Amino acid sequence: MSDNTFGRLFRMTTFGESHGPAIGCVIDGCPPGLEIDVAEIKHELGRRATGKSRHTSQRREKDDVQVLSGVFEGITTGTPIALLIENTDARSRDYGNIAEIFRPGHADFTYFKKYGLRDYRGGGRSSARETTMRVAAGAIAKKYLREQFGIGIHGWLAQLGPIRTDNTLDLSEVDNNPFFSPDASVVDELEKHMDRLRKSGDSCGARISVVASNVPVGLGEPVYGKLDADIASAMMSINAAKGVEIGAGFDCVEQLGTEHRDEITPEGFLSNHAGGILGGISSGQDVRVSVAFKPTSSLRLPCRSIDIHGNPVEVKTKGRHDPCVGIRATPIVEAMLALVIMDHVLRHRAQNGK
Ligand code: EPS
Repeated sequence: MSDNTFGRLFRMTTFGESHGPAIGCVIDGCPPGLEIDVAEIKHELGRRATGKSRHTSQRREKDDVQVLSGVFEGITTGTPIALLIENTDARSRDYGNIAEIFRPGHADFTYFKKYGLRDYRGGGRSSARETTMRVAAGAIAKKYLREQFGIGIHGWLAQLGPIRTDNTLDLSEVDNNPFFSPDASVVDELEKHMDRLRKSGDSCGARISVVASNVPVGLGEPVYGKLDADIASAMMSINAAKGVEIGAGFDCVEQLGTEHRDEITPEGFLSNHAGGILGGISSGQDVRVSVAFKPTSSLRLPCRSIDIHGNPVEVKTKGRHDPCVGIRATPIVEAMLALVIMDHVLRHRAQNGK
């Protein structure tokens, strides 16, 4: 399987499977001289981790990240940074019954058809467990961007199933509840919705929004390295992502040109429907992105499928699954945006200098 590397100059290569011994990554191209705070990486990993509330998977992984190389006396040396997390709570027996069966909505069918075999334990390589590494590498990128440019990257849950959670946008609330909701007043409703859903055995989707502020003007490369194109590609590479919007996104279909264009005055732009990107290049406004996540496919409710020989079967999924994968997606979406901006900062510097 090729293409496990993300980025051009800030390159993250991940490896590992959900139920293998470990999951890890190598980051190549990180500038030297950056102080690495392992506690900060662990903090970001903790935000994404399973088992923090009854509304997520109950698999208990410590996500105790080890920094194996590229850091000397707490500072990056410019050499490859290798990160490793051991898998300590995989329960592979839950997956014995799907060894020869395709779970609908999963990568099971396509992996098998493409490679002729698959690691069915915990979804193998297609598992969201891989996103630990995106978050760990993203923590390093976030730190560099903050220290060098004052860039802040903040995400939140904008919608869970039918419930809008972004009517009030209080970013100080996001880490105070298990949903990353910026509106504290809807948390009770979210709890009830998820409790009902979990009891019924079903799942729901979610939308995550993220904003990067203080992004300098000029990041992004015409025409095949547009900043928005790279962001969309990064977001769509997250497990269960099904849609990405930049700025006004799909609302632009109903907008008039007079409404959508962001007028410019000597004091600055008068609106931000473009989401901070014009012609694929950052405009200096906030970069605004939204990502739609599908409902979790692993359900204990029976459904129809086929086995690897094409025979009809009934599937009931075991395992400790998230009833809404979007609940844990906020730190992952933040990390992917940080990785794209980090890569483009280095690409801009490579061509244009400082
Ligand atoms: C996942 C299925 C579950 C989740 C896992 C992602 O795996 P298991 O059935 O082995 O518990 O727990 O999430 C994580 C372990 C994690 O760290 O995110 C899947 O199919 O994507």
